[in-house]
Amino acid sequence: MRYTVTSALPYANGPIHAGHLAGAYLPADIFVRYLRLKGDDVIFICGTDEHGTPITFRALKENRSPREIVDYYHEHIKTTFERAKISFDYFGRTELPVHYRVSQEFFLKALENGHLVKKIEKQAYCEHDKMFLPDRYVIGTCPYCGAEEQRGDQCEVCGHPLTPEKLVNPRCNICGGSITFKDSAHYYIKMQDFQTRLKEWIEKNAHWKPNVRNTVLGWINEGLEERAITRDLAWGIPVPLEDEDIKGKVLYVWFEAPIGYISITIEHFKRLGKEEEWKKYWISGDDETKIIHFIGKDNIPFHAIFWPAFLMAHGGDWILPYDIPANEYLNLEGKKFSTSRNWAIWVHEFLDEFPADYLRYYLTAIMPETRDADFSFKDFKAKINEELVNVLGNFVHRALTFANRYFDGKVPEAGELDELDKQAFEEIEKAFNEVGELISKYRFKDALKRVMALAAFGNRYFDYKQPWKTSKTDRVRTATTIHVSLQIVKALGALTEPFIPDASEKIWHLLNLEEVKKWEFTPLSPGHKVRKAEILFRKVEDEQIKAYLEKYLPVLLEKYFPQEVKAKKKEEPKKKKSKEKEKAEVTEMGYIKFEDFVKVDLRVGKIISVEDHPNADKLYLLKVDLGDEVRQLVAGLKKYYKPEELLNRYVVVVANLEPKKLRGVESQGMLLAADDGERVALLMPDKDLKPGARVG
Ligand code: B3M
Ligand code: ZN
Repeated sequence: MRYTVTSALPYANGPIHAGHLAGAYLPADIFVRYLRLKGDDVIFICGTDEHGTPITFRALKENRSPREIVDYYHEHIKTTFERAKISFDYFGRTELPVHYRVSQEFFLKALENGHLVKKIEKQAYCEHDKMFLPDRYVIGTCPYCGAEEQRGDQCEVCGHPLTPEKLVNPRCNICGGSITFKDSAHYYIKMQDFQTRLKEWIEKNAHWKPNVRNTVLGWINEGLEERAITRDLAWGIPVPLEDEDIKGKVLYVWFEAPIGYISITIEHFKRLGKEEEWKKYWISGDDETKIIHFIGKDNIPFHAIFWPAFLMAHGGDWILPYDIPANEYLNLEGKKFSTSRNWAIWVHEFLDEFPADYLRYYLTAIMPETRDADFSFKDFKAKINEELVNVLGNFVHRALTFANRYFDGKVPEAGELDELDKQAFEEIEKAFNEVGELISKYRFKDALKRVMALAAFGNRYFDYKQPWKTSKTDRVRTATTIHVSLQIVKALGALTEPFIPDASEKIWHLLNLEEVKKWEFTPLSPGHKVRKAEILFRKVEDEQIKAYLEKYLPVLLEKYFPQEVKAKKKEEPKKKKSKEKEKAEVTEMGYIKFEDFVKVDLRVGKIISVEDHPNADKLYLLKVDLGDEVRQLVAGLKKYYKPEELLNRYVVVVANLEPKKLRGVESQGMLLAADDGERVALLMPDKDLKPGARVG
C-alpha cells in the first residue's frame, strides 16, 4: 500500500506547544513509523505555513518584517520537531518558489474552469494606515453580547461569527483610529459548484471518525456559498492576474496552505533528484495511494470541505483525502492552553529538561483522540515513573542482567516449553497484531497501552518463573526463562519504535542487533551475544519538575511545592526592602568615588576543593587558595556548575568582606559572577595568575 501522510502546516509565527504536538504531529509520526516498519511505501510531509494575518500580526507586534518572522520560526519549529523525533521525510515551507508556482496554477485552473467569480464588495479600510483591513484587524463591540474589543471575524466571548461591518464602533487594530468601508474587488470560489460531489464523496467515507463526518455533512447540508479566496494584504502569494482592481492582492492563506502539501512533496522529490516521483503520491494512477491529513479539530472544515473543493476546481486527476483524523484539544492543569497568557508547555523548553521519549510517552498516553485531555505534571511524573521506568525499563533490565549473570551474555538455548512459555510467544504474536490494528485505526492511546501490557506480562512471567531461585537447582529451566524473556525484550524493541524511538533504539543496541527493525517477530537465536544491562529510563524527580516550573511556569509552583513557596514569600518582603535601599543609595550618590571602589579588596583565588553544603541544596562549600591563606566560601553555584567544573579554576574573590554565616556555615568572602537573569557565569582571569594577585 502507498500512503501520503501529512500533518497540518503550523503557522511560522511562534513556537510549538505540547497541544500542537499531541494534536497533529505525534499521532501522524506514530502512524508513519508503524507503516514504515510494515514495509509500506509512505511519505510524511509537513512544513511551515508562512502567510496570512497570523504572520503579519506577529510581525506588526514584534516590529519586524514578515520575512524575518517566518525565517526565524521556520527554523525554530523545524528544530523542535527534530528534537521531538518527528520523522518527516521533508519539512518544507510555503515560501518555497515551487509553492508560489503551484498555488498560482491552482488559482488559474479554477478560473479557467469557471469556478471563480470576481465581485466588488465593501471592505474595511484605514485612511491612516492606507490599507484594507483583514477581518481580524478590525476591532469593536460585539452586537450580540456587547463584549468590547472583539475582532471582526468572531466574538471570543459569545462565539458568534462576525464581519467587520457588524461590529459596533469599529476601529483599526493597528492605529486605533476609525475606519471606513471602501469597495474592493476579490475573487470568490463558487462552492455551490461542488455541493453535490462533496456530499456524495463524504457520504461514501464511512471510515471517517463519526464526529468529523457528521459535522462536515451538517455544514454541507446547510448549503455552500461563494467564498473569497483573495485578500488585501501586502504579504503573501500574488494573485497571478493583471486586472487593475486585483493587482497587488494575494491569495487567501487557507486557499494556498493546503496546496503546500503538494508543493512540498514536489520539492522533496526534486531534492532527491526524482522529479516525477511526487505524482505517485498525489495523482490517481493504476495503483492506489491513500492520502491522510492529521490535523487539530479547528482545521476540519478547511480540510474536509474547502481543500477537496479546490482539488475539484483545478480539474486534475487529484486523489482526494482518504481520511482526516482530527484530534481534540489538550489542556494544561485543567485550563485551556493560552499562548498569549503563556499558559503552555513549549516543546523546546520541555525538551531542555526531559527526554523526548518522556514527552512522547506521556502525550500518547493521554492523547486527546475522542475528547479533550489534560496535561498535568503530577500525572506526567506518575506515568513515567510507574509505567516507563517500573514496568518497561525494569523488565528489560532484569532480562539482560540475568542473561549476563548466568549465561555469559548469550541467549541461552531453551529447554522444553511449558504452557506459560508457550503463552509468552503467543502474547508476542498477539501484541504485533493488536498494536498494529489499533494504530491503523488511529487509536494510539490504546496501542501504547497494549505495548505496555506485553512489558507487564514480561514482568509477571519473570516473577512467576523465579530464575534467581531456579538458577540454583535447574539450569535448563533457567535457560528457558531467560531465553523467553529475551524474546519478549526483542519484541518490545520493535513494538516501542513508533512511540518512543530512542528507547527502541537503545533496546536494539543492548540486544546487539544490527538487523533492521520490522513489524514482525523473528526470535533471537541461541548463542547470540547481548550487551550488559543499562538503565533505560531514569525516574522523574520532584527537583526536576521544580526546576522546570521555576523557569517556565512559576504560577504552578504554589500548587506543587506549597511549603517552599510559603517560605519564600516570608523571606521576600525583607529582601525587597534591602534591595530597594541599596538602589536608592547608589542613585543618591550618583557615581561612586575611586577611593570607595578601591576599598574592595579583590584577589585572584584558586578553588582547591568543592563540597556540598550540609544543610542547603543550592550551595557549595568551596576552599579557595588566596596565596598565603585558604578561605572557606559558601557559594550558591550548584545549579550552574558541576564540582569538576569548579575545581582548580582561578576566580576573583572579594577578600575583605565581613565573614557571614550562611545556613550554619561561615563564608569568608565572595566570588564574582555575572547573572543575566537566566544564566550565571563566574568571572575568571584568562591567565592562571598566582593565587593572591590583586585585581584592580
Ligand atoms: N496553519 C492553521 C493552524 O496552524 C494552519 C494549518 C494549515 S494546514 C494546511 O492551526
Ligand atoms: Zn459577543
